Amino acid sequence: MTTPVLYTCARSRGLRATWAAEEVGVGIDLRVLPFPPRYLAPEFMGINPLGTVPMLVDGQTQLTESCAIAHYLATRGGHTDLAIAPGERDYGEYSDYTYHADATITFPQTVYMRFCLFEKDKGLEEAGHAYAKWFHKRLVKIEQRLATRQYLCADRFTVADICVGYALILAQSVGLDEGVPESLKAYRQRLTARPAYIRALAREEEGRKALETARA
Ligand SMILES: N[C@@H](CCC(=O)N[C@@H](CS)C(=O)NCC(=O)O)C(=O)O
Repeated sequence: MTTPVLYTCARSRGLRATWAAEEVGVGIDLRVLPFPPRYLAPEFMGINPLGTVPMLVDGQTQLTESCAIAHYLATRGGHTDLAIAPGERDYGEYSDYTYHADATITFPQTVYMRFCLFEKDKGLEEAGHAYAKWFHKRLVKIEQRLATRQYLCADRFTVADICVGYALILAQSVGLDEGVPESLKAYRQRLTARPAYIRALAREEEGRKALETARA
């Protein structure tokens, strides 16, 4: 088997992939790029014309969706408990929450980040704040789901928790935590205490520091 190459930026959505790799012990060649790569690593556009991270290259296979990459890494060598297999309880919900994480939860976060943090000069802060409110309202589904559970599916930690958990981690780092319910903050705390998460974060940080040193 080839060693998959993961192009990412530290603490970006690529953390879902780095984290999944650490959980299942899949060796990856982690290539940390400066953010945003579109401007600071223009050669990356030749590999991924979208210019987005993460991107996973595994032989001829190329993926550019963080949640798909996390699921792929959990299953590429055969089934692991980090995924839920067809026929298992909560298989449908597993798929649903894994997609929900980026399409429904992270999407409004990124609009908020764009207009309220990165491109304030555009004068669209009001729109950014409206998306922040939308993000908080959209947490209702995971809040209700976790009212009676420790993890989203099948009573165990899975890729669905990695994908949704990353959105909650991002909320904390970009100033969206005020509207996050206490129960979800406690869930996030459980997830981020996992040794594989701590290792993933450290690997990305190491890559970011090496990059800074090389660019200094
Ligand atoms: N839906 C994709 C979104 C990828 C994405 O937009 N990534 C951001 C970083 S978190 C990015 O690369 N932004 C830089 C850009 O678009 O130039 C995923 O989940 O991986």
